[in-house]
Amino acid sequence: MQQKAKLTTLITMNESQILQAYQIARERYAALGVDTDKALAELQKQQISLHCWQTDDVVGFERSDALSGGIQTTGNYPGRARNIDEVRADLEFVKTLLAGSHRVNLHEIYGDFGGKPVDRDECGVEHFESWIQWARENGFKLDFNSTSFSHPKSGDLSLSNPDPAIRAFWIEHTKRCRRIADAMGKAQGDPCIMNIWVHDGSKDLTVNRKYYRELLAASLDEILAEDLPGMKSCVEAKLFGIGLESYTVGSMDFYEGYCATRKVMYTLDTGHYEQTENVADKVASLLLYVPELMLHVSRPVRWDSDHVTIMNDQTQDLFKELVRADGLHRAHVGLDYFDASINRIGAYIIGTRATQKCILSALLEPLAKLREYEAAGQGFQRLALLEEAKTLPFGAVFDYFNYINGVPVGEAFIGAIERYEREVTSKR
Ligand code: RNT
Ligand code: ZN
Repeated sequence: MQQKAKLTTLITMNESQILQAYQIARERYAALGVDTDKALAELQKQQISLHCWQTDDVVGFERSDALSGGIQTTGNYPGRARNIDEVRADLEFVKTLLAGSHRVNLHEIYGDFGGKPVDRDECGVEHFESWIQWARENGFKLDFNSTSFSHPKSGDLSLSNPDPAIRAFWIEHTKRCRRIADAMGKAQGDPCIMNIWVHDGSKDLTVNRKYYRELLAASLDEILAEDLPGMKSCVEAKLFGIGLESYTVGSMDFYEGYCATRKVMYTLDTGHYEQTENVADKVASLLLYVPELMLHVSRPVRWDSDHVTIMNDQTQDLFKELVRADGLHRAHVGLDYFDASINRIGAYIIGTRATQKCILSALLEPLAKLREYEAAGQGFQRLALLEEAKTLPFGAVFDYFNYINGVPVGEAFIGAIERYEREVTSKR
């Protein structure tokens, strides 16, 4: 059995430094009309859906084959989780380093198949019972994803395949996944969010752009027709997949139209846009027309490279736009990156903490004052305060958040992860 790493030195700053720094920060923010305690209470409630696939480079337990279907991991850092116990052990460890209570986002290929071959059109709740139980025991809620990639029938087209037999196979898979998600949601007393991302596209020019999109819309309509109150479905748009560069069936325009007309949740993956596009700006438009958003918070570098999420301008702007649009409660926050070139647990913690930092920084924006300036046409004052807000003592509030949650403050998690690597992942 693996031994869970013990957390001994969680804090490198001393307690009174953390508390004093917070008091000063609290007063500083209060002077600008911002209630830090209220922001912390909101952050505490904000669950983040941890993508299980960061533990094992999106391999799963179905056939343990290399990843295919438009996405790719790079790197071969040692310590990849090789089986269900290792994935769970890693997630349990991750939980000890994060403030707040969170969710685990499973893909269908992470089912508990007991080593038996279970094809995608045969999956059922029985393959996820042990996950439901594990989640309950460990204080996680579950989210879910159908898996159309890494399968002999994946090809270039799944739900939009002109071959009725292939299309029916993937429709059946996705319907079954929705029923699994429904069972998860009912068991946890909170809707399970199920994402549908299909890689469908074309490497080279196609002269049938509209045709494949008609097929995708018809497949989705059939899949989503079943009423399942324990779950909510969302559909994920994309710019292009690797090997499918010329055309993506499920493009932004396709899904924006689909979600707006069908009233379906839209999945916004921050890696799925042109590199110079302002992804944050989409929030205020989407929220007018779609019921909810699912976020895949990621970091594209030159392409949809799925680098570890960091506290960069793009991620900060995304959450600022959500808060400004009063839309945080209409967004489900999940992570989606798979970096195999550094310690995978470290990647989890960096990305989750960065997301929490961005949410907190958005909640601490002196919005009332900024809007007062804007309403009065005081453009200089608005810009000045936006600039000054960047250097407010935000770090002291985030440290305090981790401190009151009893998890590592500041860089103290580095040592905890090194210990887990020494004791657990390096022995794999
Ligand atoms: C792929 C999508 C999708 C996947 C996961 C594994 O480009 O972002 O969300 O990353 O389903
Ligand atoms: Zn994604």
